[in-house]
Amino acid sequence: MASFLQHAVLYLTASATVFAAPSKRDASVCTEIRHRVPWYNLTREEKTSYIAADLCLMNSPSKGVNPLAATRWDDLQWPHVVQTATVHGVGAFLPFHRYLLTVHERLIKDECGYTGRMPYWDEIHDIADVAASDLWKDEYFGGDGTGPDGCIETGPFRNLTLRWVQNGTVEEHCLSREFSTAELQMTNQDNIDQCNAIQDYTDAWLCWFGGPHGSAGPHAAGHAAVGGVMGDATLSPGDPVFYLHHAWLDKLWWEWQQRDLPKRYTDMGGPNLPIAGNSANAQYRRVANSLCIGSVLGGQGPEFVDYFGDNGNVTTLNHRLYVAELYPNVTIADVMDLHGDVVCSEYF
Ligand SMILES: *[C@@H]1O[C@H](CO)[C@@H](O)[C@H](O)[C@H]1NC(C)=O
Ligand SMILES: *[C@@H]1O[C@H](CO)[C@@H](O)[C@H](O)[C@H]1NC(C)=O
Ligand SMILES: *[C@@H]1O[C@H](CO)[C@@H](O)[C@H](O)[C@H]1NC(C)=O
Ligand SMILES: *[C@@H]1O[C@H](CO)[C@@H](O)[C@H](O)[C@H]1NC(C)=O
Ligand SMILES: *[C@@H]1O[C@H](CO)[C@@H](O)[C@H](O)[C@H]1NC(C)=O
Ligand SMILES: [Cu+2]
Repeated sequence: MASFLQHAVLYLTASATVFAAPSKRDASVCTEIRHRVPWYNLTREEKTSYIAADLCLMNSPSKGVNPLAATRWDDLQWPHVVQTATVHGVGAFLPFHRYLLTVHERLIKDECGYTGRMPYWDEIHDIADVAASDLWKDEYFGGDGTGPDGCIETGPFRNLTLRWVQNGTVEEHCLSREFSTAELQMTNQDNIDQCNAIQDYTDAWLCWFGGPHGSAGPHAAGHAAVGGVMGDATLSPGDPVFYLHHAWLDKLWWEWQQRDLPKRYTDMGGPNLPIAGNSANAQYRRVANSLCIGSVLGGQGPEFVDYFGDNGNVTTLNHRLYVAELYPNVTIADVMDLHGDVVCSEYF
């Protein structure tokens, strides 16, 4: 207990230092809550400028940590690619993706001038027919994949060149999709209610993630329903709709948190290393082991146990969320309150 407290004090000191000297890239103080609304609730102007802002990242040169990246979009995808093994199948799954959403939001605002509200994909609204969603209109995200490679051929992203492949090297490819309304059923209200009924985060996170094998849950739903790049655990942030799907999932987690506050501002747990025996994680493990690009890689060995600062195998509030230096590391504690300084948002 004493050593835990010491650790907590150190963490508070370090975190206070970060926020005492804010730079343009740092989280500032939350003075005005930003709104996140369903995609179809954005104004037409917000929709087109949101798409334009993502295109701006795709057309801006890389300034990230990996010299193989060509664009800002590659930079943004990289922290997910390189940490696939340690941000899925673990307790940090939801907090990491919560921070990644915020990083995307800051990039389009800081570097591409987006000033509108942030959208999420209201997946229940589209559950009867994925393809009918307003998202896929020609002027927005473009439609389903076609041809042998499933490349999309409509919309502003039809010429998007994606670069990362699963082993962390570069091989140029298109944005592919393969719509499936059947897969979207995993986000149905019964499944959401089931997750909401679970009392402790240690049990609940897995419900949203989608069962011990990464299937049959609200998280798997959006990924599998869009398919193609979105269906790939490592590469999914290559599809710009990834951020709308994960905002939906993040909204579900926040709604669960709000059912028991303040307790759920601090309710954290789950394994720190991907669940043993999880077939999806066996795949992540191979990816991690095949990548040899320095210490950021999430592996399985004992050397990774304390890589995120948890001081053990269980995910704690001290766990560092790393986004390849696009923005500073924060801890899980920093993102637990959606209204806190880092995220500073609310879902409507
Ligand atoms: C979004 O649009 C729906 C349907 O037009 C409307 O009922 C709802 O109040 C809107 N929500 C927000 C947050 O604007
Ligand atoms: C995509 O590429 C085609 C063929 O090179 C070109 O005609 C079209 O203008 C491009 N569209 C966009 C949105 O970049
Ligand atoms: C990485 O994966 C690509 C695509 O599967 C493959 O062509 C390439 O040889 C792999 N590179 C390494 C270093 O494993
Ligand atoms: C923690 O994980 C390491 C590496 O997988 C393992 O060797 C060790 O037994 C685990 N410790 C506990 C307490 O579960
Ligand atoms: C951020 O966290 C990662 C992973 O723990 C670590 O490797 C990196 O050095 C940290 N970056 C900074 C600037 O502290
Ligand atoms: Cu992910």
